[in-house]
Amino acid sequence: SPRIFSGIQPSGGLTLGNYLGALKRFAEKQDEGTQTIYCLVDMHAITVWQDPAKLRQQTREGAAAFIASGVDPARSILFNQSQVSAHAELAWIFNCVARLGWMNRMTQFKDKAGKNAEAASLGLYAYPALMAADIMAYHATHVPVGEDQKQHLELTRDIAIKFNHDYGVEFFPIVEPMIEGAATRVMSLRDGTKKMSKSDPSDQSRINLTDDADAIATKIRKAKTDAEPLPDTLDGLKDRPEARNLVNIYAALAGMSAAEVIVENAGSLFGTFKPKLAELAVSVMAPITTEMNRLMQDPAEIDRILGAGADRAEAIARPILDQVYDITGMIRSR
Ligand code: AQP
Repeated sequence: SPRIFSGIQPSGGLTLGNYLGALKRFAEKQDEGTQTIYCLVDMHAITVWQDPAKLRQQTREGAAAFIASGVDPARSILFNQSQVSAHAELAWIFNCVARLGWMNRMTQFKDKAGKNAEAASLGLYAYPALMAADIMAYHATHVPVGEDQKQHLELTRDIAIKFNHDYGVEFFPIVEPMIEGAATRVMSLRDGTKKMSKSDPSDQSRINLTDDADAIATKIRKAKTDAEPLPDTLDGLKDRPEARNLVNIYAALAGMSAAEVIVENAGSLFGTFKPKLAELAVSVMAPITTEMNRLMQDPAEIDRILGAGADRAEAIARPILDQVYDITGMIRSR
């Protein structure tokens, strides 16, 4: 039966990109009735340096963002990765299945490691094998993610296929990525060719889930655009990445298709469209920010929710891990 798994790194404050590309869809998948398992992947976060106090804070804030976005910890399993050791255990096995040549093709490693790849952590390099373990520890079949994670999910499939083949078993399912909707790739507000990212040095490049109405409106007003009015067909956005981004954001926030947004706003100048977008963004985001702030007042309760989620996650992952040890020939005698 279908089972959905996905995660978000608590490596900074979450952005509108994380909300539209991930959180909002996580809640929708839960509401459609599929079993949903969602994780704050703190072990992924430390593949680049994280200040311990900030990591703790960001993990709680991330959990609050999940819940404020509609992920209900009673219906979905919500926890932080490091509380379920099956992730790390299976990641080691997958490190021994994945090939160096496969890892060398990963564009996210190249992007994040930058010019000085020699100084990157070994964990950053192995990141996709841990991600495969996150998913496979639950035999998840479907993974809702943004466009940027497509390559990692292909690697997850390759690892599952190779494991099954090498050990002569049909054990791991072959996952289906779910990259859907109008906002699979929300771009930076300063550069329409770069993804909106929580680690971008410019705060103006992104809308944070903690931004207030004024900050949201200012960032949208100052967003980079061209001087042309909006076209009357989607085709007209082809070479206008910044304009296309704002249209896609509008569509995702309004629950419309980009084509519908174009029909409704054909010929509009940004002087008109931006305030309209800002108003929509504030009306959607403000209740989420308010709810996050409310939840953050009780960190002990958030920790309790994460612990209870981890118990439920462990109950699914442990029997799967036991089978993995058996398949791979590891003695389990205590
Ligand atoms: N700009 C985006 N548009 C659509 N989806 C996005 N996601 C991230 N950015 C966008 C989706 O959010 C989920 C969680 O991402 P992540 O936190 O695990 O890591 P990331 O993809 O590397 O996101 P960031 O914001 O760029 O973080 P940093 O800067 O720390 O690397 C994923 O499903 C992702 O697709």
